[in-house]
Amino acid sequence: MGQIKRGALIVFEGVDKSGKSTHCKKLVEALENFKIKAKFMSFPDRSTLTGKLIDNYLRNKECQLDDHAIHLLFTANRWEKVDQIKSLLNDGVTLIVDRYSYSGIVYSAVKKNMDLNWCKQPEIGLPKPDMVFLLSISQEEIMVRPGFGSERYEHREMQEKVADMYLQLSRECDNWEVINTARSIEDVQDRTCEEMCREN
Ligand code: NYM
Ligand code: MG
Repeated sequence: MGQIKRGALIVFEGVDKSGKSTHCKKLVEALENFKIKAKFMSFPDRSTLTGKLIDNYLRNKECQLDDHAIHLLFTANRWEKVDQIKSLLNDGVTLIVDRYSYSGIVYSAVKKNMDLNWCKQPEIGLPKPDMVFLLSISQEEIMVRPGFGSERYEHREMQEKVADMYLQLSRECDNWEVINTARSIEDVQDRTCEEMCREN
């Protein structure tokens, strides 16, 4: 019996309203057209136990929670899915994931009194992505997108810091590709597919 080739773990990162989920879903479709088994996943998964707490924290800006505590909840939300992630990858399914550990690290580390190195620690041991696409977009553009501002963190000051820290991380890692979303969606699509097919 032939061995099943492990699926790839592909992550999309970027500021709020940068178009990550749209790109992820289009990539899943494109891969399926190439007969590659693919599945969309996103974090935070608001349907789980920790996800419900996270959802409340994000939507209710009055909710008081220590920054370390919410950081650990976001990480726990990924650890809740680790068995599922591993078993899908082992079954040969490529996972296209909308936000992962880097969102966790970046959105916490830009806060006052939060240490970048501390923020990275609870992510250690989660499956490592094969490829990370960072969507780059102007602040002006995200701020006029429908719904911007409705949740905690969705304001210019935070989003600018987040964008800067993402770029900093992208320079530290060799499996990141920065994609400028000023290009057309089809263009971005072709670029991501090209990269994926090179991987396979
Ligand atoms: N977020 C997301 C974090 O602060 N830490 C994390 O680990 C993750 C996965 O949640 N502003 C933040 C980024 C977003 C918010 O994400 C909700 P989305 O993709 O808008 O549902
Ligand atoms: Mg959002």
